[in-house]
Amino acid sequence: MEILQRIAQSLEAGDDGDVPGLTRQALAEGIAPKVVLDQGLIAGMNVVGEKFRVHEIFLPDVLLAAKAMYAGMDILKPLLSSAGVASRGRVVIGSVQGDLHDIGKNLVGIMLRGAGFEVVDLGNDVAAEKFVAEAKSRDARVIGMSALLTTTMPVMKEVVDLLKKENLHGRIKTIIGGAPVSREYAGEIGADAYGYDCAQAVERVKELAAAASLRGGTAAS
Ligand code: B1M
Repeated sequence: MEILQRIAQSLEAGDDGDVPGLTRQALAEGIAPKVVLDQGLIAGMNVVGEKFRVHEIFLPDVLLAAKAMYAGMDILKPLLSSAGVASRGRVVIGSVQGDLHDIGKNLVGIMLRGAGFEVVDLGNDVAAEKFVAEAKSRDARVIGMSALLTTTMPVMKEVVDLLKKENLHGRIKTIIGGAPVSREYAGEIGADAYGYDCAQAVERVKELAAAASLRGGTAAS
């Protein structure tokens, strides 16, 4: 589909003027929002990441691409989160301490809201203590953490360890995700689940929320 390639190319070029129009055009052509996201916007961002890795482009180019990504996401957001089902419970999400990457985390939030979860988004650069304190005070069943840097991944373990220390492990479930994170890493640090992408994150969170309910909710209940 040529239009998806054009979206990816505009995003690569950091053209936040063109991306919204092309995104609308793809939707008007009948392409599903999730396909526009995966094969247009995310495909373009993957190329940006690779070019950045091999020093073909530099940080300002990546920032422009991120701006273009958000311009496209603004169009898709209402369509990705329009399920309108009854609340399935509360989920606290954030990018871990030291990590400013928030595009993937925001997509997870959009999709979770679409699936009927109440999402408390703590933003980026979130300390382990804050994840746990907010989950407790907001009576959340699940904590979702995103990390894009290998150097920030250990904060995910800090959260799991803190939950164990406070005897909340199992009552507040954890899910992790982000490009350098894996199912194996989730097992290694004792997280309850791993989401490869935002769609899988929703499926895993549904399972976790159901399991947390069976255990009688969180600390506040
Ligand atoms: Co940065 N960056 N960056 N960057 N950046 C990466 C991550 C990098 C891989 C690029 C590269 O070298 N190829 C590299 C990390 C290397 C490493 O750690 N091994 C890197 C680096 C080095 C850096 C800096 C250190 C650069 C510097 O300053 N010299 C710096 C660090 C800043 C910081 O965080 N402290 C930095 C800065 C930035 C920008 C600010 C310019 C910008 C971020 C803007 C923003 O987020 N608002 C940026 C970007 C855009 C990227 C790349 C190009 C794209 C990331 C992205 O948004 N992808 C990235 C390269 C790459 O990943 N290929 C790169 C699209 C997004 C939809 O994917 O976030 O993976 P992603 O989310 C996916 C899944 O992972 C999953 O769902 C989403 C898809 O559905 N997912 C979850 C994500 N979170 C989840 C949580 C879940 C479940 C699934 O459950 C809770």
